[in-house]
Amino acid sequence: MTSTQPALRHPSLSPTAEWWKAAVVYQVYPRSFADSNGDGIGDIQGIIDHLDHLEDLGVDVVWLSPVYASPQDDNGYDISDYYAVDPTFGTLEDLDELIAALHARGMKLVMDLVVNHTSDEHKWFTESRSSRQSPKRDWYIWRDPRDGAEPNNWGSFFSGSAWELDETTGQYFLHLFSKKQPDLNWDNPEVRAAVYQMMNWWLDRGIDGFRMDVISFISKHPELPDGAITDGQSWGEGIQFYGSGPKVHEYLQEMHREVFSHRDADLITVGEMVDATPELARLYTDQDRRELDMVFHFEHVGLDHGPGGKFTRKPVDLVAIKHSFARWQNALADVGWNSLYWNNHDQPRVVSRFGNDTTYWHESATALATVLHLMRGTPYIYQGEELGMTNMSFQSIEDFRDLESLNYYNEANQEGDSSRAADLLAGIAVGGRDNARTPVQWDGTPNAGFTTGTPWIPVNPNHEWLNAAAQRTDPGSIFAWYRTLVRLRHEEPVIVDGRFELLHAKDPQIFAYTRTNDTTALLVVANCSSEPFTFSSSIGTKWADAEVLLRNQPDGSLAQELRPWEVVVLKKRLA
Ligand code: TEU
Ligand code: CA
Repeated sequence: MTSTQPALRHPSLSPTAEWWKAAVVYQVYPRSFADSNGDGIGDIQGIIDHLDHLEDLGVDVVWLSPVYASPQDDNGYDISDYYAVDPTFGTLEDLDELIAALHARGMKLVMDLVVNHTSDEHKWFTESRSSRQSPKRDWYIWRDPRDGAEPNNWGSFFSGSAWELDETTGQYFLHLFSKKQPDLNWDNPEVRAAVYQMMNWWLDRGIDGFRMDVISFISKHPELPDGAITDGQSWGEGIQFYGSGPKVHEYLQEMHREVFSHRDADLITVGEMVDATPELARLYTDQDRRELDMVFHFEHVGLDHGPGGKFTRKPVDLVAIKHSFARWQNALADVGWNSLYWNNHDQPRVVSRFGNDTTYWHESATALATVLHLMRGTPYIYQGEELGMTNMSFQSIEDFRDLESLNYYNEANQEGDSSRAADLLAGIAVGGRDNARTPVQWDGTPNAGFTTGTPWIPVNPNHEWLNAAAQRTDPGSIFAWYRTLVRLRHEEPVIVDGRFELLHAKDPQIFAYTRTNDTTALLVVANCSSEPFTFSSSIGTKWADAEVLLRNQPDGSLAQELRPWEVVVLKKRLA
């Protein structure tokens, strides 16, 4: 450790290697966190103003979604200058102040790294598109038209083709996301060198790691072949040709050599990977391969997607959710490491999605938090999740801001199919990303204490009772429950390193597992349903002499019945 590194919050943890296995990360989506200057948009000073909240919660690391210079087409995931802070969020000095303030409190800062693509307003791209002879032409992925149309059949994540024609030079450029997010050509060594240089610049400035946006998409199959078209879809599934493509491991290992290998071990890296399987994740996170510390996979957050994708929904299947978690727990038990999340800025709110945000709001928020946090892996808390924030009651299309939702809606409307547009609107209301992006509810005042101006996106009306001020001092609150979960991870080594075993795998109502190491065993049992659960065989007898570590009901025993969304955690010392 060098002197510029913050003191570790929990000195009992190993000061160097793999400290992040005992850490909890908190994600800040700056636009929606807290506005300090009344323009209706959250900013860096707003974060600095609320560090007490994070310190109280006890989290070790803050992951900050992008604050770089950006036209904000995709709320900052379209970067026009990696070395500058967007004036919307503040200045580079504000960011230095945030880094120092976090470090002073023993917390670390992870920045978002968005390098699969840039903004179309980045100077690399404006140079690249200026002519076919531009020295930066090959920094992006340009192709001639095929039969006067797009070079292949890949669709963009944000609707329509993944290709956009540049009239001036007569070629198409690839954009897996919006057409204002052209994909960089990672096969060009100059591009990779420019990215590593930028990463080193930020690490030298004092940040503690990176969350890498869609990092498994950086290596495309050189021939860019057409993808298969599934029924009812207009575009081919290109992901098999750009998800974990031919050189992705080579590039991540190179990045490790060029950026991380000569630094102290206190950094943390997590790669977002839409296509990750447990087998791939073992490769990406095997410490001996020197790629990444952990990945975000999408398996469990796809289980309620219907046949038409994320805006068509199907009922939540607890057995499938448990099966998925257990598969990942087991696959990464000996090699690699899991990240654990229910929420982020792209996902609907967990209490509304997998829980019950009306009758059993408190019970289901705490039960879902518990089953996630006590597994093996590094848990991520998304802003407001620690308060049990819910999905928004969106009333009309005017309430939405997210380009993904709006693009799909506009596309359906252009096709003139009003019933499809209505279905889509209903799907967006429950599955759209804006559910995660309504302002953090700090208090019960009209704008929830988020801004003194007009918020850029409507505040959820339930902030009148659901807010941080009401919960921070209440020992029975969801906030207090999360604080306890974070503390337990720091205090109980079995939560960090214990073996995982799923119990009652086929039961559609309870989520139950044990964690065991040489000295301690934990039993976690949650009734993940809004009906009482009656034990057929008593799960409790073996644990009769165990200590109750946590329960979200005032009393109860594992011998007979669990109330709706009741969760109990027992702890036993082993001989
Ligand atoms: O998301 C990647 C991604 O593919 C999805 O999670 C995405 O949010 C989309 O909804 C899929 O339907 C990352 C970022 O987290 C997201 O906010 C960005 O919009 C995207 O990359 C592009 O940078
Ligand atoms: Ca502001």
